[in-house]
Parts: sequence; C-alpha cells; structure tokens
Amino acid sequence: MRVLVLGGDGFCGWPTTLYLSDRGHDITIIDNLSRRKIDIELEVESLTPIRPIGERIQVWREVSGREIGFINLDLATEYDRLVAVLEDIRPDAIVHFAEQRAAPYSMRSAHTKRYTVDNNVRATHNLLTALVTTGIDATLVHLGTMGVYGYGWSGSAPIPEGYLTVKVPTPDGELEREILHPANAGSVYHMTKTLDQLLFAFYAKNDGLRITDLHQGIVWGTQTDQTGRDERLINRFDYDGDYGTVLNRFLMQAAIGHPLTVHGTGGQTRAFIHIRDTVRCIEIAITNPPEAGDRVRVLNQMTETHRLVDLAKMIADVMGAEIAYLPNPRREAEENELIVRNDQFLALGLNPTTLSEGLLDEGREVAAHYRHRADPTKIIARSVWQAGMETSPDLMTEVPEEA
Ligand code: NAD
Ligand code: USQ
Repeated sequence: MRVLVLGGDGFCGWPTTLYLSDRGHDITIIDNLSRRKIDIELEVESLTPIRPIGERIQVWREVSGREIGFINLDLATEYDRLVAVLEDIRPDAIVHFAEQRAAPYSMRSAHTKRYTVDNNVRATHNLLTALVTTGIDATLVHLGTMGVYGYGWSGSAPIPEGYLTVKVPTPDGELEREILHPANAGSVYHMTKTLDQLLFAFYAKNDGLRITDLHQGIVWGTQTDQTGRDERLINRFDYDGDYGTVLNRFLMQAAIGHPLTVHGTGGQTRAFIHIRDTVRCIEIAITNPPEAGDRVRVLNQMTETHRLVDLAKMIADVMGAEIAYLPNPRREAEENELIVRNDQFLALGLNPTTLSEGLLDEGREVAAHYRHRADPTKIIARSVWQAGMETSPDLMTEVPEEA
C-alpha cells in the first residue's frame, strides 16, 4: 500500500514507518519537526540520541534497501501544500500521529493550551477537508487516546470500544440507541482528542470518509526489530516531566538511581501498550478499513491495565529503586478502576506483548546505556493543572557515576 505517515518522525511514528516499510509498504512521512523544536524550547533531549530525519532515512536505505519519502509540512497551517501532496502521492492509507501529545505540556501555560488546540484540531480538520476536496479515497487511521473516556467514569463497567448503548425514555417507552461514549477529558491535550472524534463522526457521516480512530493507552518501550538494526535508527525516549510517560520514566529513573516519581498515592489505573504492539496494530488497522458510509470504527489500542503504585513497586523490587510519593501536579482521581474492552484487535490477530514477558529488561538496558545523557533536573513534573498547585523540589541534580 502507499501510506502517508503524518508525524512519522515521532516516538510512535518513526517505528511505525520502519515497520510498514519493512513489510513492503511504500511510505512517505509528513512531519514539521515541531517535536524536536519543543525539545529545544524545554531545554531537554531524548535520552536516546536520535539522529536528524534525513540521516534516519539514509541509514534505513543502507540497512534495508528501501526508500522512505519525507515532506516537511505543517498540517495545521499549510493547507494548500497538503492538498498538493495528497494529489501527488494519492495514498491508499493515511496514518495520523501528527499532534501535540503531552498532557503536561498542554497545561503549562495559556500559550501551550492555545498551541495544543490550534495545532491538533486544525491539523485534523485540514486533513479531513483536504480528503473531501481531492476526492482521494484513502483510509484514515488516527491515533486517539484512552483518555477520551476518562478513567474509571463507569466504575467497574468495562469501557466499550467507542460507542455506548443507552436507553432513551420516550412517552411511548424506552428507545435503545448507540451513542459515542461520553467524552471526559482530563487535560487540554486529551480534550483535543475528544474534539477530533466529533470531526471524524461528521466527515464519516456527511462525506463517507473511511476513518478508524484508535484509542491508544500509554505506550512504553523504545525499540522495535527495525529501529534496533542500527544505532542511528534508534527511537526517541522521553523522560522529562512533560513528555516522559510514566512507565518509561520509572524505568529510566531506576536506571539512574532516582526515586520513582509516583504522583499522589499511585492509585491511578491506566491502560498500556508496548511500542512493538503499536506498530502491529497500525498495520492491522490500515489493512482492515471500514467501508464508505460506515460510522467511524473505534478500536481500543491497549493490551493491559496497571495501577501505578503496583508498577512502581514491581520496578523497585526488580531494580532496587526507592519510591517517592510526590504531590500530584494534575487534577485527577487519586484512585480508579479501569477495565477496557479490546476484543476487536484480538479478533483481528493481535498477540499482545505484556509486561511480564521480560520487556522491562529492554527499557532498563536502554536507560542504563544512555544514563550519561540524562539531566535529572528535568525529571520532576512542574506543569500544574491549576495555578498554585504544589510540586516537589528536585530529588537529584546530578546523575551518580554508578546507580
Ligand atoms: P510525538 O510528539 O513523539 O510525535 C508526534 C509527531 O507529529 C512529531 O514528530 C511532531 O513533530 C509531529 N507533528 C505535530 N504537529 C504537527 C503538525 N502540525 N504538522 C506536522 N507534523 C506535526 O508523539 P507520539 O508519542 O509519537 O504520539 C503520536 C500520536 O499518538 C499522538 O497523536 C498521540 O496523541 C497518540 N498517542 C500517543 C501515546 C504515547 O504514549 N506516546 C499514547 C496514546 C496516543
Ligand atoms: N504519573 C506519575 N508519575 C510520573 C508521571 C506520570 O505518577 O512520573 C501519573 C500521572 O499523574 C497519570 C499517569 O501517571 O496519572 C499517566 O501519566 P502519563 O504522563 O504516563 O500519561 P498521560 O498524561 O495520560 O499521556 C500519555 C501520552 C498521551 C496519551 C495517553 C494515553 O503522553 O499522548 O494519549 O498517555 S492514556 O493515558 O491512556 O489516555
């Protein structure tokens, strides 16, 4: 298939690009490299030394003999160029990763709130309009988030895949209807994903666009078979307080001897998926598209749920780390249950990679190998959900020689 990977330079996009290329698909990346610019703004770098996009593509050509196209384009602001690219490439499938994806970054300031909404909503809407304008019948696969549902909103009832059956009281009795699951965003970033859902519903209904929205859990891990083929292909590993996600942060913290930064009691339960499963899910999604006229297909892209304190205790036991219970910089429930349906991916052949299968070692090894690149003053999450909320002081200012 001819596939456009929007956001193909990012943490999920780069390994997906290489996986799909390896599987024989013809890939072009569109990315405005905004994620690399945010690293400069935050004065932090990926723990792993990621190479410039041109070098990444050149190295992939050397190791695989396969070409990947790259177009530096801002989806949110360069609509006419996007239309021209679509008409030129005429993709069979489009994978849309290209959004500002960190909840803490989205809550930092008025500027980052506005940037996140402007960037994400405009990028998604420009793409949908461009597909209608050009008449290109590509299947669109978007990366959404489990956070659109909220966490534990329905107590111990399993979270369905996108739609909820409700009973509507009428004078003539009850009607049964399936509605989009109520949105319950916990950050400005997560709110943009709930707005995306409404855009998708409209364009699927009005224009017959074929759209799959993947409600993905927290991605962990670093490498895939493809990114591991040469050090210059290495995937990014975010550990800082804005972009680092919880499980990779705990692994990195344990590797440098930093206490594990549990927010509050750690009673929050979240959904997880390993990066190796992310890339497989994307191929499953592009090769199993909905028909024109179908409603948006929603699949929950996660393989397991964990309570954060249980993850912290497991990593502390295995790697000998301490746990620090810090003031929570976010407004979120201290504890929640989370049971998630993921029947569709399982039925389509996903064979989940789970935490118990030794992949923690990979994270530990990557983090230990690059520990000299860590800036421990970037670890504590300082972005607060409301002015005046407390955060912890730095727990470490230099990485010790030996953890
Ligand atoms: P990332 O920030 O590493 O990658 C996103 C890429 O999109 C970056 O390379 C960035 O430069 C690019 N981009 C952003 N705005 C753009 C624009 N206007 N035009 C062109 N390119 C643009 O993020 P990621 O972790 O790879 O996440 C990818 C997607 O998956 C996001 O939409 C995110 O919401 C979703 N997701 C991620 C996770 C996770 O744990 N990382 C979990 C669930 C869902
Ligand atoms: N947390 C800690 N300690 C830390 C970091 C985080 O306790 O050091 C807690 C947070 O308070 C939160 C939970 O861990 O309760 C998850 O935080 P996170 O930063 O790992 O994940 P989140 O902000 O939800 O966002 C990430 C991705 C986002 C994606 C989302 C999927 O950045 O792009 O949409 O995971 S989900 O969480 O399923 O909605």
